[in-house]
Amino acid sequence: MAKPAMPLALSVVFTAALRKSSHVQSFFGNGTPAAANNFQKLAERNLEMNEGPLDTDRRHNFTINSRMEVPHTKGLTVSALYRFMTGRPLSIIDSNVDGDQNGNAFDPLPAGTYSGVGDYAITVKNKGGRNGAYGPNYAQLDARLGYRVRAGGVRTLDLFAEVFNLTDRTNFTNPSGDRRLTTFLVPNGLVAGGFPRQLQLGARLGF
Ligand SMILES: [Ca+2]
Repeated sequence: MAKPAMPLALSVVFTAALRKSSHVQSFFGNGTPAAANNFQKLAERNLEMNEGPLDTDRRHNFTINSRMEVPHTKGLTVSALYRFMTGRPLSIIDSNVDGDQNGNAFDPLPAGTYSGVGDYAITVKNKGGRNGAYGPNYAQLDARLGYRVRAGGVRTLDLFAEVFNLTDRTNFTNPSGDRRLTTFLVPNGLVAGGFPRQLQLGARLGF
């Protein structure tokens, strides 16, 4: 009896997700404030000035995941994961100036475009107020090459090579938004797990 023909078509699977969000924080209420109020002057709490995006307010989060079985290779798979996120907010201030003279030099600068100084400085658009600007975006591409060898019976040998951060992109945390500092809008810290391009080789024997 003839064996059924093996499918020769290229098998590609994509999954993608996009999340959009927007979160605003203040601390109206009668409990203990959850965040510092930098705008209180004497008995005036000025809570409306503390309204603004949450510190964790990433507006867009996009991921695409793909996996391809390469035909005629008897077990070669290629997969990739790409993730992109827009930046987190920060406040643009100048701690040399206590504009409202409340003893707290956290006074957001007016709306406008602000730039740091130096080769690595960034430019941001500031809407004014607390967390009026957004820091650098995040993007990372990881790829994986896998090959499965049937070693007889139920035994299998999986060989794989994985590359993390394939494009060797540097993903920064937010820089300082304090214009008084030389690090103003100069990104100098990496996000958690923000490593350079890495290659990992592995093997797994199933029996
Ligand atoms: Ca102040």
